[in-house]
Amino acid sequence: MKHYFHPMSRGASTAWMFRELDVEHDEVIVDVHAGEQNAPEYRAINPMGKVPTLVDGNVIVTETAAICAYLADRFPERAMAPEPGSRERGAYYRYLFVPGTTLEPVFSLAALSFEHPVASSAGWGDTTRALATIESMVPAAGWALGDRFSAADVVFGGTVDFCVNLFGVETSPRVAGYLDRLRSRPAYLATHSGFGTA
Ligand SMILES: N[C@@H](CCC(=O)N[C@@H](CS)C(=O)NCC(=O)O)C(=O)O
Repeated sequence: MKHYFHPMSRGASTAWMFRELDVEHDEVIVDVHAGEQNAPEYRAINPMGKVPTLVDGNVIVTETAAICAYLADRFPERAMAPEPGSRERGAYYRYLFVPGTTLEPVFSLAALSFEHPVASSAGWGDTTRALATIESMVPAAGWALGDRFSAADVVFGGTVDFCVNLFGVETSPRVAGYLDRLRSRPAYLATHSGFGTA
């Protein structure tokens, strides 16, 4: 299993997922600052020219959330995802899908002072709605799905953390408390040494 990533990128979340799982894999650093993501060999694996990418035999998985979901299912003994077919899977999917479909677009645009002019047409609404969504999804204590830490925390928590650090999203006390809990995890600390803790 090969993990293509850069430690100072969204690939920090997939590196974190690997640490939480503690499974053997090869790491390939793609120097996105030097443009290695544009090399034809890398574009052949990931035409988006983005990190992270996971190659598992002849299976290629791109997108942070997809990689984390795949890994959680690939190593069920690590209990990083609720049982397939269980009702808990509903909340789990929500935590996996909201980050990429909603939080990433709204806050990456907001960081550049853009807002979609018609919130009802934008799949991600607007910053007010996105912040309210975060507030409602962040657990008051423990983890996204309750007592057990899961891939939902890596994807959702990792995205909130990224948006706070990189896009300057403001945190409420509830969000700050969740981020503190995430940032105290040994696997987070081992994979986020270069990130600020804004
Ligand atoms: N939607 C992708 C986004 C990945 C992404 O934006 N990666 C950035 C680094 S944080 C990248 O590879 N940028 C290089 C480029 O686009 O040239 C995911 O969640 O994995």
